[in-house]
Amino acid sequence: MRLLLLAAVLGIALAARVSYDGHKVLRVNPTDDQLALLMQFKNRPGFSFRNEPRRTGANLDVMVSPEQHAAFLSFLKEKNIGFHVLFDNIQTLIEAEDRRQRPMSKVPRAISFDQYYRYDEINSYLEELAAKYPNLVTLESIGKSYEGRDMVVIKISSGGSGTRPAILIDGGIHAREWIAPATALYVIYQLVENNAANSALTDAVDWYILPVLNPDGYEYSHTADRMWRKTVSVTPISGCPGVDGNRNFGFHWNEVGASDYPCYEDYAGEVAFSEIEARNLRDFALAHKEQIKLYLTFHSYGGYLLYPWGYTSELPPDWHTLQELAADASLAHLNAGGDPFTIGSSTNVLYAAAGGSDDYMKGVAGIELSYTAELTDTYYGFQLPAELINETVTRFFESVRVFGSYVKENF
Ligand code: 0X9
Ligand code: ZN
Repeated sequence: MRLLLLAAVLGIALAARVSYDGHKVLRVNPTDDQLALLMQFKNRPGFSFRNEPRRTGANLDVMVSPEQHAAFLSFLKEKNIGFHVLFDNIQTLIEAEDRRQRPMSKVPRAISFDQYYRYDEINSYLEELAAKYPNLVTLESIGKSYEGRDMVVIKISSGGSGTRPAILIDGGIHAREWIAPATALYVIYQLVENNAANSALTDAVDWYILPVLNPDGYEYSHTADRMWRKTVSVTPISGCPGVDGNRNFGFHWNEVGASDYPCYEDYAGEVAFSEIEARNLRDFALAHKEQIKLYLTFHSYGGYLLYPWGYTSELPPDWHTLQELAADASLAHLNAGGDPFTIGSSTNVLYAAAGGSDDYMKGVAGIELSYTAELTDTYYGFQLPAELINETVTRFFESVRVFGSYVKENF
C-alpha cells in the first residue's frame, strides 16, 4: 500500500510498466558478412536492435531478453563474432532514472537541465515564457496528437516582418529519445531567458521550436514502456499499436528501411501521413515554407549530424553546403568539450530509411538545409542519465549557434 501511495505521489504507474529486468545490451562488432547473419535476429521476439550499422567496423547494439540470451551468446561464439556486454541489466538504469524523477508539479520551479520533464511540465514552462516575454514569445498549437494532446510550437521572434528567415526545430518524434525534447527545451531557454547574451541569434532570425513532436509516445515512455519508440495509434493488428513517425512522411514513403508489419519498430504506417502528428508538422512546415531555411530534428543516439537523403545513397546537389555547415557545427561542439559528430547523408553514414521528416522537409517543403541530429555518445543509449543532460545540451547549443549564424548571414 505504501509503495502504491508512493508511486501515485511520484506520478509513476509502476504496476503497469513493462519490466526490462535481466535484459542485457550487447555491443557487437560484426564484419559485413557477420552483420548479414545477425540481421536474422532483427524484430525477433526478445531482441531489439538499437541501431543498425552500415559502415564497416561500426557497432551494433542489441538488447536481448533473458530468455534469448544464452542462445544468442552461443550463436555469437559459434560465428566468432566479437562483442562485449554494455549493460548487464537495463532495468537498473530505468530504476535509477525513476529514483531521480521528482514529483510532478504544475508550475515547475526554475527550469533546470539535470532532470527530464514530462509533457505537462514542458507546456507549463512554455506558457510561463509566453506570459513573461510577450514581445519575444508566442505559442501556437499546431494541432492535437492522437490522444488529444496539444502539439505546441513556440515562436521566438524579436519582431520585424514575417519575411525574416526562420529555423524550425523539433524533438521527440521517437518517444524514448528523451534527450531530444530536453535539448529543444534548452535551446528555447537560451534564446528566451538568456536572450541578452544570445540576441545575435534572434535579431534577424525567427525560431519555431516544437519540443515534443510525439507527446503520446513520450508520455507512454514515461508511464508504461521506457523503450517505446513509436506513436500510440491503433494499427490493423491489435496488441501492436503505433507507427514509427520517422517512417511516416510522404516522400519516397516506405521504399526502404521501413516495415509494413505493425508489430515492428520501424512500421511505416498503412499510408504515408497516417499519423496525425506527422500531418500536423507537415502542415505547419508547408504553411511557413517560404520563411523556413533550416530544419533540425533531434534524435538520439550515436553522435551523428545527418542530411538527406535517407531514401537513397545518392546525394542532393548541394550536399557540399550541407556537409560544410555540419562540419562547422561539429567543430563548435568539439570546442565546447563534446565529441565530433559523424557527418554525412543518412543512407551513407547510418542506414537507408525512407519516410523521415528530414527528407520530407528538403524534398517536398523545399527547406534546403535539413538535418537530423543524433545526440549523445553511444554508451548510455536512450537512457542518458539526467546528470549528463546539462553538459550534453550546453555543448550542443554551440552547434545550434553555428546553424543560427549561418542562416542569419546567408538568407
Ligand atoms: O532511424 C531513424 O529514424 C533515425 N535514427 S534513430 O536511431 N533515432 O531512430 C535516423 C533518421 C535519419 N534520416 C532518415 N533516414 N531520413
Ligand atoms: Zn530517433
